[in-house]
Amino acid sequence: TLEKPPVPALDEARRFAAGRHQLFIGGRWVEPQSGERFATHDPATGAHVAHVAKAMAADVDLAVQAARKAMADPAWTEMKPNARALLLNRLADALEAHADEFAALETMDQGKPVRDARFFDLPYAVDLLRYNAGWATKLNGESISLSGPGTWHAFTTREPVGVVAQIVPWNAPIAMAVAKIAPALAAGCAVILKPAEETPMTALRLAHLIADIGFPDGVFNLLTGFGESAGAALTAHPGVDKVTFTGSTEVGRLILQAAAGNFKRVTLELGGKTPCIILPDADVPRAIEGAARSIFGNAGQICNAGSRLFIHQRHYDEVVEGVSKIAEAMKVGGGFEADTQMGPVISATQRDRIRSYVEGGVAAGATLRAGGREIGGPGSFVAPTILTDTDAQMAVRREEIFGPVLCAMSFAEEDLEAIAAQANASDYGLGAILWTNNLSAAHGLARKLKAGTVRVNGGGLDPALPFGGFKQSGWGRENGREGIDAYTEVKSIAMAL
Ligand code: TXE
Repeated sequence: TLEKPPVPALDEARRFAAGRHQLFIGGRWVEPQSGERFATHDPATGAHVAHVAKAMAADVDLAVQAARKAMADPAWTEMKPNARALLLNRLADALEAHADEFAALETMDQGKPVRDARFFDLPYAVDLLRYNAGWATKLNGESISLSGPGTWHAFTTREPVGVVAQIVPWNAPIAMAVAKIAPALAAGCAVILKPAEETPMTALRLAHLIADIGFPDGVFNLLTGFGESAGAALTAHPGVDKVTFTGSTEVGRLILQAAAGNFKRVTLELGGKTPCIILPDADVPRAIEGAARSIFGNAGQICNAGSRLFIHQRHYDEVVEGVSKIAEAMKVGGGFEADTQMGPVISATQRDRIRSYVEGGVAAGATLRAGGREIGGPGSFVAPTILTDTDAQMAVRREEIFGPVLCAMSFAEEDLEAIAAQANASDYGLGAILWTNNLSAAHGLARKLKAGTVRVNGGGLDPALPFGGFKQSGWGRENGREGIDAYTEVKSIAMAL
C-alpha cells in the first residue's frame, strides 16, 4: 500500500494539467478549429483542473483524414507485426515508468483513491498493452478444405478493419482508453480516441507518450470534446470504419443509428445490473467482503458492479449486517487522502441522480440499511448505501445506478433454475458473481446465467478474458482473442489450382 500520496508525481501532474492542451491529429498537436476550450474539475473539491481543447465536427474531419492517410501509408500498412508489437511494448514501458504521474492525474480528474489508480488501473493498462502486443504477431488466418469440384487452395487472412473511432467513459479513463487502443493498434488499425469530457487528462498525457514512441503520423489521433458534438460527428462520419464505445445504453443506441449510414462495425460495452449470488454453502466472510468490494469499489461506478445481492435465507441476516458494517465504516473522502477508501462520484449531476434513485426506492417501500446520509462539502460524495425490501419492479432494482448503492434480497430456493430466473430478470446481462463451494451448483448456475462474464468466488478483469455483455449490455467482446479479432476483417481467398 501507498502510505502517503505520491507528492512528487502530484506536482508533475499539476504542472501537466496547467499546461496548454491541444488536439493530437496526424502526429502533431494542433489548435481546435473553433479555438474553443472547456474547463474540467476535480470531483473531490470542485477545483479547476484544466482547460481542454474542444473538438467539433471540423476537427473530426481533420482527424479522419489523418487516420485515413495513415491507413494508406506503407510506413504503417507494411509495418511488420513484430514492429507493431515493439511499439506497443515501448508504450507499455513508458506508461509504467510514468505510472505515479498518471495515477495522480487520474485521481485529480476522476476522483478515485490514488492507491486504486496506481495499483489497479495503471498496472492493468500496462498489462493490456503487453498482452495485445503479443497478438500482433499471431493474427493468422486458416487454411480451408473446399468440397466443390476441382482442386483448390483456399485460405483466410485477417486484415485491419481500418479507421476506428474509440469513445470512452469517465469511470476508468486510462484503463478504458488503453483497452481500446491496444488491440486496435496491434491489429494495424488507425485510431481516433475521444475521452469523456469529464476526464481527458490521462488520455492527453498518453498522447504525449505515443508522440514520443515512433508510431507513424495519423495512426493515433486524440480529440478531446463533448459527446453530442465530437462523439456524434465521429460515429456518423463516413470515413470511419468502426466504432468502439463504452458508456450508457442510451448513447449506445444513438451510436448504432449513426453507424448505420455506412454500416460501421460496432462494439458496444454498455450498462449492467450484475447479480451477486450467495449460495447456502458459500464461505460467508469472504462473500461479505467480496460483495462489498464489488459494489463500493470506484464508488460503484463500474459497469460490472455487483448491484443486486441475492443471499440464501440461511445467511441473509449475517450478510446484510456484515456488508452494512463495512459500508458504515468506509472512509469516504478525497482520493489523495491516505486513508480514503471510497472517493467522490464523478459529478454533482451523478450524485443527484444516485440520490434520487435511493429516495425513489425508499418512497416506494424499500428500507435503508446503510448510507443515505448526506456528505457535504464542495465535492460530490455519496455514502455507501444498502437497501432491503425492494421489489423487482422498482427502478433501483432494474436500472443501472452507477453509484455505491446495493439492493439486498433473500431467496429460499435450492433450485438453480429458480435462482437463475431471479438473477436473469434484468434487461442487462454483463456479469454475474457467485459465492459457493459447491462445484455442481457453480457450474450449473454459470450455465443458466445470461451474463457475459460469470465469476465464482472472486476474480477481476484480465486482458486475456473476453469481456462484454448479453442483452442490452452491449455488442461484441473486448479483451482476449475475441477482442483483437473485432479489429479485423476476415478475407477468404480461394484459388483454383
Ligand atoms: O454516459 P455517456 P454519461 C452509464 C451509467 C451512467 C450513465 C450516464 O449508468 O450513470 O451512463 O453517464 C460520449 N455520440 N455509464 O452520461 O453519455 C461521452 O462524451 C457519441 C456506464 O456520462 O454514455 C463519453 O465519452 N458519443 C458506463 C461517453 O460517450 C457520445 C460508463 C460516455 O458518456 C454521445 C459511463 C453521442 N451522442 C456511463 N453522447 C460503462 N458501461 O462502464 C455522449 N457520448
